[in-house]
Amino acid sequence: MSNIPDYINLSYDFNIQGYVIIRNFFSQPEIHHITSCVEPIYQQWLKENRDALIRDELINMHSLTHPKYFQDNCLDRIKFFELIASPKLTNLVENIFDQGIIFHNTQLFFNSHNKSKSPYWHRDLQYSSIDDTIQKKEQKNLCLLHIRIPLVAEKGIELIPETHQRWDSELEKNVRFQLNGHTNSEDLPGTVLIELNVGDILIFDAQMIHRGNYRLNKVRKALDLCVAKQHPLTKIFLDKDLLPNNEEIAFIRNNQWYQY
Ligand SMILES: O=C(O)CCC(=O)C(=O)O
Repeated sequence: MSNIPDYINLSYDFNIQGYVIIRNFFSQPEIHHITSCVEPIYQQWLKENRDALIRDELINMHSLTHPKYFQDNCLDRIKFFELIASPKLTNLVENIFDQGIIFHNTQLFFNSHNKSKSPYWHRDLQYSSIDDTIQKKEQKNLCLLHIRIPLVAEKGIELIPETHQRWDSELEKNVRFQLNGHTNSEDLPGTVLIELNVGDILIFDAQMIHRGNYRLNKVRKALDLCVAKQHPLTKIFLDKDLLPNNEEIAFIRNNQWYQY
């Protein structure tokens, strides 16, 4: 049997459902290497943010590519950008989504210090300044992706398939925006709980309705790569502190995701 992913089916499935899972995409040594690069960044962040982690019941950190995490060795930053945009991954993404994908940011998801914290349904841009009606209107022109790489096996995220193609039902709207007595952690119909082993990856549309799942996982540690096709609405989220500069880009071997 061939190990080459079936790109046509993956692309079809993504268009229909808004997500795809690629099983055993990364080998154990590859995950081990990713973990060994992520862990020191996470530990540095923890040192600075332990109070906020507890006080604000944080469930993620972001901006792992920020230069402050690479002060001791700037070559490590270039290597980290290469790790994010490995030829294996950029090739997969290009085959499913075509050309034009660029890197935006990274996030690391974990469980809250408060074990009773509830996960909340959302579309990623709902926390931005872009009005919901504009998001709805532009949804068909947006390609905002999360590539989730679990560093620990998890049943860590729930999605509502097809919500990348349609906007909210009345109930979904009430839950997402906590209207008319609803809360954003209420169960919703038609959801799927995604189970990922170490080595699997999940690619999903950041604008589909989704939430984390904390309760079923003693520990979570999932690296999310946020990549997207360029769009005037989301250009404002490109933070140059998180992207390689021109000199660094020249050193990154497979630098297509960094051609802004
Ligand atoms: O894993 C989580 O807690 C939530 C994930 C999420 O909201 C995201 O990737 O945008």
